[in-house]
Amino acid sequence: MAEMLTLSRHILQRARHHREASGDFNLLMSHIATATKVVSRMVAKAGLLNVLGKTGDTNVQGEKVTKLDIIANDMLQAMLDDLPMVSATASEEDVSFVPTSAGATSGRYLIAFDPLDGSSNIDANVSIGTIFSVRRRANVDCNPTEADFLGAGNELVAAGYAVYGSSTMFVYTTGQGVDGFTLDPGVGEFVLSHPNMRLPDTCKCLSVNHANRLRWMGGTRAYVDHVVSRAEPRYSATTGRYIGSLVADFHRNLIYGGIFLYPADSVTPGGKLRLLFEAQPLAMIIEQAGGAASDGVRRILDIQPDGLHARAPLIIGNTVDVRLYEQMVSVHD
Ligand code: AHM
Ligand code: MG
Repeated sequence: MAEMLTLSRHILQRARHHREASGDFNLLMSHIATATKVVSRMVAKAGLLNVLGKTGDTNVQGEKVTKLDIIANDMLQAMLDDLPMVSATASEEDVSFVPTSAGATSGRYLIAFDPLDGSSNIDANVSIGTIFSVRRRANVDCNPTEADFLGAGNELVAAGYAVYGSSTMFVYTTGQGVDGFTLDPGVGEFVLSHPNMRLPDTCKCLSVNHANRLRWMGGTRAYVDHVVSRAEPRYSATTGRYIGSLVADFHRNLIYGGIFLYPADSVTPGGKLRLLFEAQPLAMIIEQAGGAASDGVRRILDIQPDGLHARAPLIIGNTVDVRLYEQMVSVHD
């Protein structure tokens, strides 16, 4: 029987070759993974637990909050709250960061997360997920501040996501490539199923909300027209694929090859997606898988957020296509 490499064992093995090689870091990653398993169970049973639908509230992003958003948010925060190595968490659902009970002053790590990305799709049973990133605090033995979270993405120690699809997967990087794990529901463990994930060379999927076309700027129109007109032979098999759930769109493109765009447009000139909670972690993962991420001009990982909820245009996927997009922007916008 083939060896079963669980996520916990994998984290331990990777940690031996990593400068974060401490039991602290391993425990922290295990807690995040456990929280995603609990969220996965909640998502799978959502229709039976009367937790579908909206709460009636609007979050800091101005979006309708779903009940599962809150349940997932509370779960992640609770799982991280008693870890002494975690100083604070920041969530897409909360206005401010939250210091932990156990490690606020002494903890070395800060965790940012989007507890339930794609949550507007929940009621239709579409794949959704959790996105997270881990960074180190510059100073310890003091209270955490918002500024501690506002580093560029190139300072991240780890990033990952769980996608709650036909199976639940956990994908993560600590800067040594990307590995994917599938939840074995019988055993309750994430098991290595996609070692060393690499983005295929071909841009198979073009993922953009075409209903926004009239809002797009010239560069985005020029790029999308270039692809759909099959201007180059490498686009002969490219197909449009857009779920409207970033983590699911990203995961599919990582498997098949492709580009995802949520560009600047006339309604959201600063972009819609969030740097800290969505763009930075996914940018770290795509670069580790051989791809690229840009806001149309700058590398996502070089952008310094100016607030917890800062947004950015996000163009992410095959490097050759991200570069072509940037070129179109430089000519047309
Ligand atoms: P959220 O569900 O965490 O609020 O994230 C926003 C979502 C992304 O998952 C997705 O890529 C995007 O919004 C879809 O936006 P639109 O419906 O405008 O295409
Ligand atoms: Mg999101």
